[in-house]
Amino acid sequence: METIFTERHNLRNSKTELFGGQLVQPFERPSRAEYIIGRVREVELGPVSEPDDLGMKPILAIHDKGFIDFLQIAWQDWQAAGYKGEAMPTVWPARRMSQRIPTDIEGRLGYYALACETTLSGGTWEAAYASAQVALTGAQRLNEGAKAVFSLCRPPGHHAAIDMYGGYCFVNNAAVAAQHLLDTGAKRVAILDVDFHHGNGTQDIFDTRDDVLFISLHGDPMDAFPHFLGHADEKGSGAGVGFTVNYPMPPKTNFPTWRTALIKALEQIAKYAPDKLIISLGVDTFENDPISFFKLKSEDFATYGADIASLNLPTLFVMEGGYDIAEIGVNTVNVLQGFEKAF
Ligand code: SP5
Ligand code: ZN
Repeated sequence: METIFTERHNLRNSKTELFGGQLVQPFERPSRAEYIIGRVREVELGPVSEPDDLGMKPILAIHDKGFIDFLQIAWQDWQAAGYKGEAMPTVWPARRMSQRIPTDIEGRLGYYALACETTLSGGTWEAAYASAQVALTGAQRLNEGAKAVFSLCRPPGHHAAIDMYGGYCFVNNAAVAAQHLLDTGAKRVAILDVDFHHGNGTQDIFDTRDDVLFISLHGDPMDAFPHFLGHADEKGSGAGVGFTVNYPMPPKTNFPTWRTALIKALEQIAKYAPDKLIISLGVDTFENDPISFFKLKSEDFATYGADIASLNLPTLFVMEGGYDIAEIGVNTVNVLQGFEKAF
């Protein structure tokens, strides 16, 4: 399996995350990608290629122009305001307040942020742009006939909505790739999100649509980030009713229980008969993940990789979360190797 990767992910190297009332070193840090690419090379998964540059158009096919303009200028505006730390919002357009976009940078941060653990720092936009190109290049490879591709995206994307960033995500890489596939011939695309966290951004983007089936397995939002989306009764709206499926699961969920949900999801995908499949691949379901509460073991990742292969669909793996950094390479590549051995 080919891996698409760029060192430009290092441009996202924020120093602070708001966690437990303290500013800590971010869980989402550059070494994550280095461990993953290290494991890809160690097991000789396949060639590692640089992304092509498909430009801004496919990003703007998903995201609001004002939001993308904001991501490009926010760090500069924050510095110009004279602040010492990294950029984070302190105020939101909460219930019953105006949704008008403020002029001041603090107001704009609150308008465009869905969470404040994720700071904006120098290089964040450049890394997020490169990460989207990694996903897009993977999509192109499927169009060229590849059976499966690994887009080693960093920063991740599935929490980024049409006009909101947060949860370590800025541009929704999987959504951008899905739209690109639709714009280049696919009639239907399925996105299966196996990251521990609900893919609220992806769900929001495709909520009203029937040309993308979105299925997510995740920690119950009553107990886990992003807390305000991902309940079992969210099924899409308008033309999209039935094309969003959520499997929230409680603390301490083990692999047999998780796999039962996965098998149901795979049956639903098979019935939908998409032209292409995208996996939002987060390995924060791992038992030792520092911010999550599922109990998957390293060998389980290979097992479910093989389960996914049984769909026999052209498949793009897009990297999302996973924060047990010492094991992130093994767990991620286990999915890819499990898939490849079974395909
Ligand atoms: C892409 C991705 O995996 N993003 C996850 C963002 C989660 N950020 C908020 C983390 C809050 C963690 N609270 C953990 C409580 C542990 N007891
Ligand atoms: Zn996650």
